[in-house]
Amino acid sequence: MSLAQRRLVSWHLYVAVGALALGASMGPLQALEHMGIDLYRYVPFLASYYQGLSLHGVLNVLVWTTFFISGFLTFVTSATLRRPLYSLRLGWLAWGLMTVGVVMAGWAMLTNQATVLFTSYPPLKGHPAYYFGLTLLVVGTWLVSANLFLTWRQWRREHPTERTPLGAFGALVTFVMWDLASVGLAVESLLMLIPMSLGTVEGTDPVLARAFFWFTGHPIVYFWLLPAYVSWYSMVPKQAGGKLFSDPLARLALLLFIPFSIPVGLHHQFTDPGIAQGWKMVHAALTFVVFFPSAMTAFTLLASLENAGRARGARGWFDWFFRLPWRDPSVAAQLFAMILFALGGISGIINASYNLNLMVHNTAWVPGHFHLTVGSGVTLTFMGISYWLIPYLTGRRLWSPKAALVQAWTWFIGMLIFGRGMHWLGLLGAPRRTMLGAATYAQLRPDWALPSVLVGVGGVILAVSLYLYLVQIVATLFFSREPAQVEVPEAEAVSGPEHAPFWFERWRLWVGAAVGLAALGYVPTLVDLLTRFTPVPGLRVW
Ligand code: HEM
Ligand SMILES: [Cu+2]
Repeated sequence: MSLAQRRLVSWHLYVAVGALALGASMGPLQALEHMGIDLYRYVPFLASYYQGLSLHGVLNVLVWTTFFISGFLTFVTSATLRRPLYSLRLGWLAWGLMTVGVVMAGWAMLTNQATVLFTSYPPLKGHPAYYFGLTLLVVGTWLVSANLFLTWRQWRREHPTERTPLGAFGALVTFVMWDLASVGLAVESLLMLIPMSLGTVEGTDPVLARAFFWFTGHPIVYFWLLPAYVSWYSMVPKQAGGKLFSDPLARLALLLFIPFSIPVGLHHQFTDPGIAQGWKMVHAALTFVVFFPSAMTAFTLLASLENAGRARGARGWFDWFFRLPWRDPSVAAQLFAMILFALGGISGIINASYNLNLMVHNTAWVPGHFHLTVGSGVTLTFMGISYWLIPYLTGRRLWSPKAALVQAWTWFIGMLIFGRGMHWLGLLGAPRRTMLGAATYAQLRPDWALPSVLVGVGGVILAVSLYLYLVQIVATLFFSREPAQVEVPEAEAVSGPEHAPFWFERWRLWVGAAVGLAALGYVPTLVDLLTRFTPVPGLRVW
């Protein structure tokens, strides 16, 4: 890959890691606060727990992910199609817009003018720069996807009969899904939040805004997750010394996320008034359909890893698991990510169940769940990817593979303890998004004490892991002098791409199915909410 293109990809990763550095640093503070240790008074730039929580949510879950994904999928597309990006200039334009957006939103949050938490629910009203900034971030991702689609189209013209390589295929699926899904957020931002924050309208409708938010807010989890799947399917089997079990099965699982990920967002609004119960039930049922591609993924990955373990000499039934290259930090991080993700998937089934959701809704259980999924399944995978990708891009060896291995282990152990604590606290009814240490009613709940200690202890172990990661990246960039010899891992498959039917690449079919299902799932509810539009004035409560 050309130097110019490597630089573009690298700069995506630098912004990503920068955002994680600031955003995730808030996490241990929150965890310790829940345990009764308040360190906020020592952080001069934070006016409140909630300002820190807004920074934590936005920078981790919106900025770290978006920049890492944009850089990684740009890399994957160009590397697996074996051709340069359609336009470097367009690539930098996208990066520039996204970065300007992050600076604007970041400024508003750091000056305590947008303490609205990452969901940005009205009637909470932040500074216009915050909403403009996040909108630019989304527009930037559309330009990134345009660049990848155009790159692929050039490739397709020259290779009319070949199957798209799996890596590039996964990148395209991710962005097709995301471009459709992000429309909800764009509409909410442009028609509701920005006018509210500028004061050009008297107010906005909170329930309608939430419906648009979750139209994007559920599928966004697959925008985070599919790039991790791209690595698990098309790279990890090779890194582990084996082959992908089935390329067509992997493709089908990826594709099913296009139609099935969008019409399920109302499952985040089970307790919202003003939305008909029947539609909540429809979305709950559709949510369980997403279980199928997830089960296919679990099956394919286990089969591929078993294949790798056997290629490394395993004989017994479970021997293969221990024969995997656990000493390779990139592999270990991603295997741990898969295990934590599977646990998070289990608590997700509870969230999706209409009646069980009522028990855990808005409790600490929910952040417990998504720290196992996006906070580990995705984040730890991205960390594992960066252990080979950053040496590849910069030509510098990893500063300390041993420290990287310790990093993967500590994230795994820390998250197990933290996740246990959070789920447990949630079951006991402790609310999320609450400064628990300052809540007087918490003293009436001695049963919250032990799980809170688990949260705090897990949070401290996670802090160690986070800083090991950050030190590794900085030290690799500045102190590692030895040149790196890195190959891009590209797994072969036992059953190869030639077995995949060609209609897998009829994009119109998949987009049509997604638009149709999304319309069925949403139009009645949106029409209903629009006809009962009730504006509420924006508020600043912090
Ligand atoms: C260093 C490790 C981390 C620790 C100790 C940590 C801790 C926490 C805690 C205790 C909360 C709950 C706060 C509350 O409900 O009041 C929280 C919320 C959250 N965390 Fe983390 N976290 C960490 C890393 C991450 C990562 C890597 C991500 C995502 C990539 C993430 C995303 C979130 C989000 C989206 C919220 C919800 C914010 C909200 O409710 O507005 N965290 N975190
Ligand atoms: Cu969801």
